[in-house]
Amino acid sequence: MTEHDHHHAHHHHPHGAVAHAAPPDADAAFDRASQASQPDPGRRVVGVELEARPMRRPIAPGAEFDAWGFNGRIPGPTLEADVGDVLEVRFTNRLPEATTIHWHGLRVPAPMDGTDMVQRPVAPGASLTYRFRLPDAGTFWYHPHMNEAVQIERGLYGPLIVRAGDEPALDGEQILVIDDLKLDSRGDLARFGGFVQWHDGREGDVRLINGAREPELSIAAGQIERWRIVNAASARYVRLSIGGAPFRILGTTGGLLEAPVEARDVLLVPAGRVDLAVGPFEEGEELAIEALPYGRATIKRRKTETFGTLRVGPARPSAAQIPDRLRSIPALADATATPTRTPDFGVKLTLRHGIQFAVNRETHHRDAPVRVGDLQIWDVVNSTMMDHPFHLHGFFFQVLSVNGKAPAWRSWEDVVNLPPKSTTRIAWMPDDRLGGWMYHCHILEHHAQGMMAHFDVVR
Ligand SMILES: [Cu+2]
Repeated sequence: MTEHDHHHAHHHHPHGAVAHAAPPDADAAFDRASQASQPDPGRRVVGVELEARPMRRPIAPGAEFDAWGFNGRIPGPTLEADVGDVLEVRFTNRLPEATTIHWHGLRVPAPMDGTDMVQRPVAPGASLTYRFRLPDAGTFWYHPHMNEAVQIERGLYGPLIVRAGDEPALDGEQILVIDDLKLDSRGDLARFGGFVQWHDGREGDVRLINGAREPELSIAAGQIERWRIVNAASARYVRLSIGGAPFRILGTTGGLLEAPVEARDVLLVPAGRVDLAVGPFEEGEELAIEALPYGRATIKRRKTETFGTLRVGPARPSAAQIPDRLRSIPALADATATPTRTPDFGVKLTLRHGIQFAVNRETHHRDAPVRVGDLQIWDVVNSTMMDHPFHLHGFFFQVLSVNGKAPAWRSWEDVVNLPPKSTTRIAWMPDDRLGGWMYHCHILEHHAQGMMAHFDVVR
């Protein structure tokens, strides 16, 4: 344990200190899920090796610090496969502490979800092969699900792209993984801890796209590209703008929308993803890739901040075809449906820890089981004065309303923002993937405090 991590552990529950250990039959359940995962007819098993290990990470000329990365890279390698393929990830842990990998947004069997609630953590030096079928196309990502405020912050994350045959054809594609870092005056990773950081979540002034500080991206004039964007930051809300130019939102966390939506900015909460149709531009244009101000009621306020620059090069022909209809998403329920559950994202007051972020006034809340086939209508309440990104593991949901108002579009999601003092009504259907699941705030420092709940899907 480093000095930084020790500081972190001293002031708050380290994530692993709370009793939600894997059940005694977890290893057997893991093996069964692995063997049961078969590719669809005509599809493949895509094998990859992932190793989490310490690395020196250059951040500016002459400045580098001790980071952690997958395969010596930040972000980790892009994992790519098609719907119906099986992904087989041979994972080795070379970190000084135990870890797991969570496949964020993927509807995997419960034992493969990569939390320490469903599996034995992978000890330093040990290996584990995750193996599961990919049921949905979209822009997903992978990251550890232990001590996240440290492990993800140090650089353990990567994009995971699942493709389908019937997607819109654009002229090109770029994957942008957004992150930020908080460095100290020596250019080293700043110490974890302190009230502001635990309240607001950790935000830094080093702004990264694909691990590079404020890089230059390029696009050919006249072309339209698909940009798959992942927000891997611990706590930062990114209200993304590309020089104020219009773009089309094609998809969100659970894949394509029903129809493209034209916008000039889009909000990416922590763990959020969007797929955009970007362009066409004119040769010589230069556009700032930036985050516009977003007030999430933190102690520290932020202004417009640059993440990178887009330069438009010489023109190339365009063959991009974006249909008016992308797919149809049948409504799971009407907005007037009666809620079956009302999880409360709020705070808990204790003498020992002061104010802690919690669910239903309990840190690491144990919620009641849900039954396969029983439609879930949840009124997710945010009773705090600040925003929280709600993430449900393993299942996509639809947002029915926010404070009684219908959302701008119907979509499948695994993350949604909970505005301050609000009620967000969602619908989701537990399918036949029995086992332990969880939902939590994806501001990593809030999650670590216990703003999370776990529950079982049962028959
Ligand atoms: Cu939160």
